[in-house]
Amino acid sequence: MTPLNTPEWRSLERHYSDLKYASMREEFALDASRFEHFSLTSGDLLLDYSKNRITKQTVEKLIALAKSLDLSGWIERMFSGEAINTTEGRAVSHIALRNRSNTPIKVDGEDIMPSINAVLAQMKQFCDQVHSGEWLGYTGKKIIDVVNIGIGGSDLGPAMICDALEPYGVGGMHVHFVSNVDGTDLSTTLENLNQETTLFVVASKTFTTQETLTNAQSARTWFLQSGQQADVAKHFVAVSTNAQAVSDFGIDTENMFEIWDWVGGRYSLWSAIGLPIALYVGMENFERLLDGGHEMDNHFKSKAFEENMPVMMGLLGIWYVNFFGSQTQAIVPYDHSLARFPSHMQQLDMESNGKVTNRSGQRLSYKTGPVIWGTPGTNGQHAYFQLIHQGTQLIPVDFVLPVNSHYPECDHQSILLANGLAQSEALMKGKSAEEVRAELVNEGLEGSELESLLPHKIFPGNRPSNTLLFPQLTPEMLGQLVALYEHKVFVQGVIWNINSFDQWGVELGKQLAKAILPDLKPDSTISAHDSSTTSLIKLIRQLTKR
Ligand code: G6Q
Repeated sequence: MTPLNTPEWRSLERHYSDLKYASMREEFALDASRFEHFSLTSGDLLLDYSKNRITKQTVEKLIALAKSLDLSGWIERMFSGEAINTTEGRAVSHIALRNRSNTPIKVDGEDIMPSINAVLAQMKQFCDQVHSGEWLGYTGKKIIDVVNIGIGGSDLGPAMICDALEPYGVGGMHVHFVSNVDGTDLSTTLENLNQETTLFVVASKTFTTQETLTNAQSARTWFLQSGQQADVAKHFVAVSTNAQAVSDFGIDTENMFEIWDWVGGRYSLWSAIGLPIALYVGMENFERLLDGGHEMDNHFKSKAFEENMPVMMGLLGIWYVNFFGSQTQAIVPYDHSLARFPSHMQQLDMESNGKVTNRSGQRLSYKTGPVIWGTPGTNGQHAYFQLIHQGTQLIPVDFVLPVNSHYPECDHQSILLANGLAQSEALMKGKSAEEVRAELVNEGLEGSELESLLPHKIFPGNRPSNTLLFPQLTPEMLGQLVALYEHKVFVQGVIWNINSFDQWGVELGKQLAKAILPDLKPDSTISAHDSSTTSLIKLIRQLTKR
């Protein structure tokens, strides 16, 4: 159903007209318990959404919208294994991968939990063998370097988790991620590695992805500079749905970890695509990550919308995109180990909700997924925060703040936290002309000098943010956080009436790249392109060093 035609949407439009100039700063001054009204918890995770351009009425109206669009029904359909990814005819069951309660989840009439548990057991056995030294390289040395070769969903999630859980790393194990078909990525990764002690995990759901297969072939060539063909089995394992292609590539299917069609790439870090995580931090910590994801699933499934974190975050996003006209959303973790978190969220959100067609195939007349971006604080403060504070766009920010660091260096953590809190306070409060004037007078400025500087130092404020606060970035907490954003994206997809689980938008470029590749060969006949592409192909052919 088109959300625009609901009375709830129209009511939100009227509400927006009444509220668009309301000041958060005044709302805070009027209501001492604004934080209590607008914060939620799930276990140790707190969401403070009080610094948003909302009143209690806004929340009620957004929830009424979600109810009118049957959000509960969609949650139920996802959790029960229904094929809600209609354009690919698939269920959307990443929640089953972390279903620690082990209750049956049926896809096409069959309980998928036994196969999930079997792969988890296979992963555990393999990780134990590698860590204990039962699984050795071809010269009898222990494996110490794991290189994951994958791209997109088969790279970003596991790479982000491995960075974030570095303090939990198994002693002596190193993990590397190669994704880009640019030879620089593989070459610089392999530069300091030794064939005898390196294990490659070739991760590809389809096992047809050009970048991954090219990198895997080159990795095998590198391995064979030292090892023999018969040694490949000890150094290459695969994660895929496609046993035939794995075997055709030359990896023994005994060394293959299965994944399934019902898990989308960007939702797959919870499956055997997470094998590099388990190899790096141990299976026990991987399972703690799954526990965290499961905890958030239970929260999402069972909490009333008023108390439901993913629902609230999703609805706030709708409020800004569709009513305030925000085009982007920043995610800023105040934790250096979460440096790759925004990139994973970028794929999760933009590939899921970057859609212009509704579930029935009609072109949409309203905005959907925003541009997601961000880098860790405090670095961002010295770069792009200028625009968030004083630019002409409204950019909602999510601040992600762990209270304790795994690296408690003197005062670093309190400085980091003070900065995170200061940013959200500054965005909300801003600085008025009167405040700037008083400050400048205090600094001894007056007359035309003061008047000319004054407008530049005004901060409009009233800029929204959420704060996610938690005691420490443990595997469970990370699992909760990732699952929170996955469900937030789902909530928004339901409101926008789009299928968040396909990604046809990545296909066209892939097809055209295949057509252009032979055109780059010298002396080949260039196929038909536009004049720009043809001229660029000719220039590349001229400039290519042979
Ligand atoms: C994610 C996308 C996409 C996918 C990659 C890799 O949801 O589908 O990013 O993960 O294209 O695909 P393979 O795992 O099949 O190589």
